[in-house]
Amino acid sequence: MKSNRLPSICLIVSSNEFFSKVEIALKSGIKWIQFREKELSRKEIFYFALKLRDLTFQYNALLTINDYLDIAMACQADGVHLGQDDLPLEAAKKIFPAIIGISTHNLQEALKAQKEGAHYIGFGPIFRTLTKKDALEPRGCNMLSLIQKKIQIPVFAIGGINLENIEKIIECGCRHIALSSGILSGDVEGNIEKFIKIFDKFKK
Ligand code: TZP
Ligand code: MG
Repeated sequence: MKSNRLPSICLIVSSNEFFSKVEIALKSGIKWIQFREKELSRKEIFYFALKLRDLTFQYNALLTINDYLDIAMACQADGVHLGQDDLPLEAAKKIFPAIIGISTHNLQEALKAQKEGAHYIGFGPIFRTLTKKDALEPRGCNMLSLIQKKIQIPVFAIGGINLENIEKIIECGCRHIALSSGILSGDVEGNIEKFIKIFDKFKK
């Protein structure tokens, strides 16, 4: 799948999510899983990633790995998601011809990621989140609107997005989200059905 045709929704999962939950998400139409694991050893993360690779292949969905380019390559993931303190984008691009996304928190970081050839950026946190322990102060919708205007590659809004606030994200002109609890808490299938319906309205 080409990176200019990235799915609208990226579901972020950690090893806390049972495979059954991930499978429900894939069955319900999620086409992109990002594996983001901050606790386990790299070896454990690799074996987890392999299982997710199997599952995502079964459902024809993308798999990307947060932080670890070596693990992304070793499990044949579709890409890697890098933070501001991870391997620089330029170095990653040289060795991994795949989808590379960059976490950004302000306009300067977003412009830099775009200039250096990121396929997409994550921008946030837009709202308060409990999922990321060291999350910065929420950037809010005005900042997201500005980023959306200045950036041509896909902007994935991230941080505290759920069915109650998704309309605000859409109103910013944003058509891509990366989220975890907004899908995984409660009725996974029902949540996904509603998110997909919302994004389907904007597909050409
Ligand atoms: N970066 C900012 S918030 C976040 C990351 C990785 C986690 C998003 O999780 P949630 O549950 O959708 O707020
Ligand atoms: Mg990182």
